[in-house]
Amino acid sequence: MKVDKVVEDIRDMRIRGALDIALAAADAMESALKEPCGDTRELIRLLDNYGNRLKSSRPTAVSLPNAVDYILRHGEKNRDLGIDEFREVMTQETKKFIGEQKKALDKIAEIGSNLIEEGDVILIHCNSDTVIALLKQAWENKKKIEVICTETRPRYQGRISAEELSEHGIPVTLVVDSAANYVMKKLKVDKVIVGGDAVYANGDLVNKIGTSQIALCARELDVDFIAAVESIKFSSYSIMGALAEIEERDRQEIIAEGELPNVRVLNPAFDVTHAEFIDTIITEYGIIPPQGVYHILEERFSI
Ligand code: RUB
Repeated sequence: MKVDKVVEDIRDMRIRGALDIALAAADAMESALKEPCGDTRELIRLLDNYGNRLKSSRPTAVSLPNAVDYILRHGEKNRDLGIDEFREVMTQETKKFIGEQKKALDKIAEIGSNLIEEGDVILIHCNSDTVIALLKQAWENKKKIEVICTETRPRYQGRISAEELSEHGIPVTLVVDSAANYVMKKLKVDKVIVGGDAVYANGDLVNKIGTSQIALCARELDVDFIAAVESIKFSSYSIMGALAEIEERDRQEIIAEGELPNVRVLNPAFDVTHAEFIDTIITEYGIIPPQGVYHILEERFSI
C-alpha cells in the first residue's frame, strides 16, 4: 500500500526535504482515495488514519502536517457527498494542492533570482529544492554566481546540492560545516541562502542543524541571511505555543556501532535560527521580513 511505503521512505530519508515530504504525503493521500470503502464516512476514517501515520513519519517539517490537514479539512467539508463524487472532488483538491506547491516553488525561484546580483558568492547549507531552484534560475538569468556548499554532516546533503549545481554548470566549492566562518571571510561571501522546515509566527526559522551557527557568523560579518520558504512550511501551531519537535536521529549516523560505548552521542537534525538573525524571507507571495510571517498565517489560515 502506497501510504506504508511513503511513511517508510520519509522515515528512512529516501524522501527528504520539507517540500518533497509534503508532496509525497499528499500524493499518498490521493492514492488512498481509491481504496475500497462502503461509504464516504468510512473513507474519511481511513484518510484520518493514514494521515496520522504520515504525520508521525518524521517530526520536524511542518509542511507535512500542513499538507495532510489541508486534505483532511477538505474531506470534512465534503463529507455529505456520495462516495463516488467524494473521491472525484477530493482527487481534484489534492491534485490542485500539489500543483499549487509546485507553483510556489517556481515563484520563489523567480522572486529569489531577482535578489541575486551579478558576481554574488552565495553560501548554502543542506539540500533544499527551493534554494537549488532559485540558484539555477539566477544562473539561467545569466547571473555569474559562485556557490559554497557546506557538506552538512552527518548525512552530507550538501554533497547533493554541490552535485546538482555543478551539473548545471554553476561553480561550486564544497567545505566542511565548521569552515563556514572562515570561508565567509576568505571567499567574501555576499549572501547566505537556506531553505526551511518550519517557520514560526514570530519569524523564527527551523532548518537543518548548523543553520543557526551560520546565521550568527553571517550577522557578525554583515552578510545577508536569506531564507527561501513556501508558506506551506509556516506553522499556525506556533501561535498556540506548539513549536516543532526537533528530530533526534540515531547515534550511528555519527559513530560506528559499538564505538565509544560510554559516551552519550546527541544527533539533533534541526535547529532554530531566531528571527533577529534573518534579513529576508522569500515566499511565493513575495519578499517579507520575518515579522511578516504572522500576517501571511493570518490570511492563509484565517487565524
Ligand atoms: C532538509 C532541510 C532543508 C529543508 C528545506 O533536511 O533541512 O533545508 O527541508 O528543503 P533533511 P526544501 O535532509 O533532514 O530532510 O526546500 O527542499 O523543502
